[in-house]
Amino acid sequence: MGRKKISLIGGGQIGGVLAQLCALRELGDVVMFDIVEGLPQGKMLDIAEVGSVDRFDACLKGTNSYEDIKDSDVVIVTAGLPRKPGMSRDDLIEVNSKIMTSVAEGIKAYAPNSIVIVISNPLDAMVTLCQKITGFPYSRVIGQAGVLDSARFITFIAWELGVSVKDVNAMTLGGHGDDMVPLVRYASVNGIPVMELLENKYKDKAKAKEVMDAMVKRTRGAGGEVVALLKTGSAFYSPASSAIAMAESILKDSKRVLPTCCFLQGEFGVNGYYVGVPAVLGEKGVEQILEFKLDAEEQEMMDKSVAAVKGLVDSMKL
Ligand code: A3D
Repeated sequence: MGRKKISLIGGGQIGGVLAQLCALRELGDVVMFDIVEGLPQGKMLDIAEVGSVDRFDACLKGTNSYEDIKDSDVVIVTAGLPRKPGMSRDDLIEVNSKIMTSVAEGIKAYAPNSIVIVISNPLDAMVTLCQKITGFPYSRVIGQAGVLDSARFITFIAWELGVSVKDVNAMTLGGHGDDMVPLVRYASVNGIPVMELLENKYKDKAKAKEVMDAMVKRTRGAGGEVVALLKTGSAFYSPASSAIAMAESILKDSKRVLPTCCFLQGEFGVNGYYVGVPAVLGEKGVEQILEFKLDAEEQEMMDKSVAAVKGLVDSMKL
């Protein structure tokens, strides 16, 4: 039985961290593709040379040829420009659509049985484009956004309550934009509602709501907060870790429930668009979408977020 094979399309900031995490966790052999000559080869050689120190067995290869991605089990796409301060994710659509078109053609030709996880922005539009061009089933083309957006929400809650991030559970739904939907009602510390804990802490319902609203706002703008600090690019450690959680669930058939950018066919009242929802990820990709009833306020936020996704996706005229 051979090792699993993971191909990374894009060897930039996120691509480099993805490769290192794949190796450290021994998820399989890794190929990194980039159009820049020497970049993927250099990064993979650099990581491979500490296998003895980090104690991993994996073959790591950098390449400028799509042929090397053949027989991949999972392909993770980060090819594309990141945003700079002052830019929205949507500002990247023109340039990244061109890149995604060539990437998806490469995947279609050389890794037709793979499960593809897209990270390139604007996320919801790039996943849609990738699926259209590859023609792969919807269950095999998905996007990473919700794991990261949820992790950011969880982090802010844990800091506010002074508890371990490991004991906080929370999720965001919707598109990967400023209208994403952090689900306040289901945020909990080991099952105890976060709102109840905030009300206990502040002994004041209005203050608790104000604190939660601020965390929701920070979550929605968290990507931009990092961009403003870095000035030369966007977050890269956290999106890489988030995509690896999805890839690991697929490669190990763990069936984890992770917020995933999935193609919806009626779920949550959305038809024919990729939007972030809780999904079961296993060896077949998206194996189930876990639907549940949103309350009126959540549905309104979801509708607004989906409207933003629709506007952007429709502008591509696919
Ligand atoms: P960066 O470090 O610039 O890496 C992008 C890489 O793509 C570079 O090495 C390029 O050479 C390469 N590339 C360009 N064109 C092609 C092509 N045609 N084929 C193959 N490779 C190509 O960016 P990054 O790694 O920081 O970010 C990558 C993408 O992820 C950007 O679009 C970001 O906006 C996006 N991103 C998404 C999230 C999400 O959570 C969804 C978070 C952070 C960044």
